[in-house]
Amino acid sequence: MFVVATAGHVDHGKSTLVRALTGMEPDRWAEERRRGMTIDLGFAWTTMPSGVTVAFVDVPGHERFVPNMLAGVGPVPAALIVVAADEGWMPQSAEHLAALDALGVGYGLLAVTRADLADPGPATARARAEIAATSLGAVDAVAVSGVTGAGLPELRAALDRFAARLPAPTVDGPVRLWVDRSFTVRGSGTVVTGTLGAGRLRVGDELEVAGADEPVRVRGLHSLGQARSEATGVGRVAVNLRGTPRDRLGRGDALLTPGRFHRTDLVDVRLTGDPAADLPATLTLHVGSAAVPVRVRPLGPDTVRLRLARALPLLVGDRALLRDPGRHHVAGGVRVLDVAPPPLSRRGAAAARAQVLADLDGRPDLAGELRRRRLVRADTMIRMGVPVTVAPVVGDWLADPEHWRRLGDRLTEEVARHAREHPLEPGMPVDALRQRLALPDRVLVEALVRPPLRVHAGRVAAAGADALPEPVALAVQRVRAEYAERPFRAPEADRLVDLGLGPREIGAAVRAGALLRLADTVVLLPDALDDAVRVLAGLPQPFTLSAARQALDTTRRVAVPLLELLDRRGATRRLPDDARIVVT
Ligand SMILES: Nc1nc2c(ncn2[C@@H]2O[C@H](COP(=O)(O)OP(=O)(O)OP(=O)(O)O)[C@@H](O)[C@H]2O)c(=O)[nH]1
Ligand SMILES: [Mg+2]
Repeated sequence: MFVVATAGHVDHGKSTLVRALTGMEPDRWAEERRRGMTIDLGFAWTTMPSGVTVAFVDVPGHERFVPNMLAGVGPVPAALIVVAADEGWMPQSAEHLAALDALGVGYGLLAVTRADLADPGPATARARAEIAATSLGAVDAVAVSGVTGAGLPELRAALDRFAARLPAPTVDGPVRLWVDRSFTVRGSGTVVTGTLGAGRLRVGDELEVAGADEPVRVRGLHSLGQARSEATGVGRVAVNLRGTPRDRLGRGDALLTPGRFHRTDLVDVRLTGDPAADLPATLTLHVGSAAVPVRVRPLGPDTVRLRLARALPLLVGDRALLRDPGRHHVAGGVRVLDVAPPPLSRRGAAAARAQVLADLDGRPDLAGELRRRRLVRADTMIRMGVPVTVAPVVGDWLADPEHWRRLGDRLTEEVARHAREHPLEPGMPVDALRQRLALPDRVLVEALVRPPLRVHAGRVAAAGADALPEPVALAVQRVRAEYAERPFRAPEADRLVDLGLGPREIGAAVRAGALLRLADTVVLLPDALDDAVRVLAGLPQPFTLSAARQALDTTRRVAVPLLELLDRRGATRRLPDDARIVVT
């Protein structure tokens, strides 16, 4: 199947032509038929001589309904431009063509209708010239009469040739189905329709809805009036959704492959075509079937920042158009350059941003994104429409290689500085490093650690850095020398001070395993525990505190906390009468 949208001035015979080609009525509403005028989008299809099916999205030509026209052509990659032979090129011929051009539609065909009423020559020549100057380029032209049927076989043949030129759609890509209609079918619930540009939809699929948190599930699919189990782009589809109230979805919403789209209300874009120098500060952005008011902030000569009144699922490279609804004027096309641009709060930020944007062309560029964002989740890139072709540095994190190298250097410097400023601490806490390097996730800190640095107990230090600073090591040696003969006589508090062992030094020595702390200022040598158990095991069991104190040749100051520590470690057990036994 391929999908073509009509385009052209009011009453030029678009709907008549679609009716003549398909035998279907594109004007769905009674009011349209009564007034002989299309108001909203119409849908019809037919099979060509080659066997290819062409589906038409028939648009209204009246200037009041240009927003409806844009919702129809937004997601459609090909256009059938209709000009009446008797009236020639008219304002909405021009406005519709400007819209197709702004959206970058590259495939078009010209039908000069009402050829039974006037010589189609002049209208054809003018229209071809106008079209040639746009993204559509040179197009085939066919003169027809929807009333007599003259030219219809030639038009069918031209549509067949046209279909053969269209690029093959991407079936593997994610689905972004812009909703152009939603209605309820009794017994089935909510149905939405749209032009599926790419990807594949299956019954049972779960989809995200742009603008809603709850996912929806596909209960049924129709295409060209037939129930299907799956549908692929490009095509017209009707999607029956399970458990979704109708008022939840309407024109401008989109059904999305989960996890593949970033919803944004701030985009930086390039203006295409001939951007007006004095762009109004508020305009309407048309993309897909959506129309959203935007505030325009100029950045560079042809780049602007758009603040959207409502977030949309946009990708880098998306085409859209800006329109001034008051002046009936397509203000220009836009190409999305960045769907998650940085804030412009600092002075000079706008000018700097304009410089960055000057080099962007809307083609997804992973290396460039990494250079600008430095660190970003792979998932974020995919949601922006940037394929991820490099391995993450850790988890889901991607890093600019140069930035990552610099971060590694800075980490080494920070750890060294911390060691100088806090010689008694066993390394720099991972969280302090995370903050210092302004990293969004602590796994990044751990991933940056390279030998001889290592992560131990939540801190980063050089392997072997838990060796004690020299003065502390010396003090511990003196404790060893002084207490080797009476290992349970802990040094008095003032002796510790004399030796230079304050609370921080004792802490460092304890962490390094050089001292054993029983209480704040009660320390023993680390082998004292095993020695104590040996001595106590030699006593008649059970033994009292006083017996233990004498056997260990120490004071209550040491014996009480020492026995409690042994209890806690399960080496001794305290009995109800406060005597103890050694547990063997
Ligand atoms: N004689 C003649 N009349 C035509 C032809 N095509 C359309 N008409 C008449 O022109 C009028 C408008 O035709 P439509 O097909 O409704 O025009 P349209 O472009 O769909 O109009 P909108 O949807 O309102 O923009 C109708 O009265 C048609 O009968 C044609 O080829 N020859
Ligand atoms: Mg019509």
